[in-house]
Amino acid sequence: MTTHAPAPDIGLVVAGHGRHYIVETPEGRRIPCHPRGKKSEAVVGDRVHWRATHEGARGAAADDVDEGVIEKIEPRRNLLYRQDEWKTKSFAANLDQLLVWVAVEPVFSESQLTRALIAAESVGLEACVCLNKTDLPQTDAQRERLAPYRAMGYTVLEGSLSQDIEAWRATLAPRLAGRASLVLGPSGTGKSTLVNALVPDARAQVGEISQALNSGRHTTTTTQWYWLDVGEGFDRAALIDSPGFQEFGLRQLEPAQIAQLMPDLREHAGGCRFYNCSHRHEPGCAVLAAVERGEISASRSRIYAALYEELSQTRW
Ligand SMILES: Nc1nc2c(ncn2[C@@H]2O[C@H](COP(=O)(O)OP(=O)(O)O)[C@@H](O)[C@H]2O)c(=O)[nH]1
Ligand SMILES: [Mg+2]
Ligand SMILES: [Zn+2]
Repeated sequence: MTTHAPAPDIGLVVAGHGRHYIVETPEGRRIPCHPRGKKSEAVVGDRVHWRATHEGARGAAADDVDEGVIEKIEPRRNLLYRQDEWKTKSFAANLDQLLVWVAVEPVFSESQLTRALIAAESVGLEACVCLNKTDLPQTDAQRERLAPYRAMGYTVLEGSLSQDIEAWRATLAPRLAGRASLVLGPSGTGKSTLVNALVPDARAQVGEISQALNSGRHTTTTTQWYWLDVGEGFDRAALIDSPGFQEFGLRQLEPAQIAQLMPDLREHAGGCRFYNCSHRHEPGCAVLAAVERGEISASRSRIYAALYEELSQTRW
């Protein structure tokens, strides 16, 4: 009998649903875990310290362990989240990149696209935009809507998963290598198709995880971490699939921060007459002048004004 409990093991949260989590060990074993306290603060991508639940299993060969407790969450490199009026919803932690995944159909909301990009900018996360379903006839029009994003410096990739999976794979390969990439986008755009194309045993993993989390559904109702490379350790290429959402609130931000998080506005914001210009109606506003000249798209300008308005409303 030892006087000290063995040190907790390190693990990676690969899925979570309510108070149920799946923690993966560096050797690749997946352990259902619960948080120690009342709160479920861990999110997918968190590195955690966990312990086997049963006394008898402590210090036992890891193979014997069938359940654990999350003791502590390691400090995060970043956390991507949205904040609506009433709740904060985390997407994932410790990411290297965001892929905003949209499609020619259903037609994407530029406001949602902008919000996702702003959220990424606000936590210093690199983002790129992916347009899927370029086999469909409305491709030119949707590509055109993304032109301003290319111009302001975002990488915009495109392809068709149904027509040429190999081309998509080749386009994405250099961006995905060795990094943890979160795929975020509306439902119906091909995210599951992408995961199934890139992750050979994705379907099996989804089944296994939904069973372990008792969610009982095979659709993407939870965020899930998939390895793209085989091997051990947590620094391999990974794809994180996330369920769709209705609203992308940015209540965590102040209205005055927004322009600095929009590259096309940021480029001009330094030239305004007033240092605290809100870029909506002030005289001598360099942003509005750029809108006039067509250097900032009318839709981006509208999205900015609406967002500024929304974030200026009194919070309760
Ligand atoms: N035309 C077309 N359909 C696609 C493409 N990629 C996926 N789909 C279809 O779009 C639908 C939604 O795909 P799914 O992967 O479930 O989207 P998710 O909701 O984002 O996970 C399915 O019927 C797919 O077969 C594509 O490149 N072109
Ligand atoms: Mg899906
Ligand atoms: Zn201004």
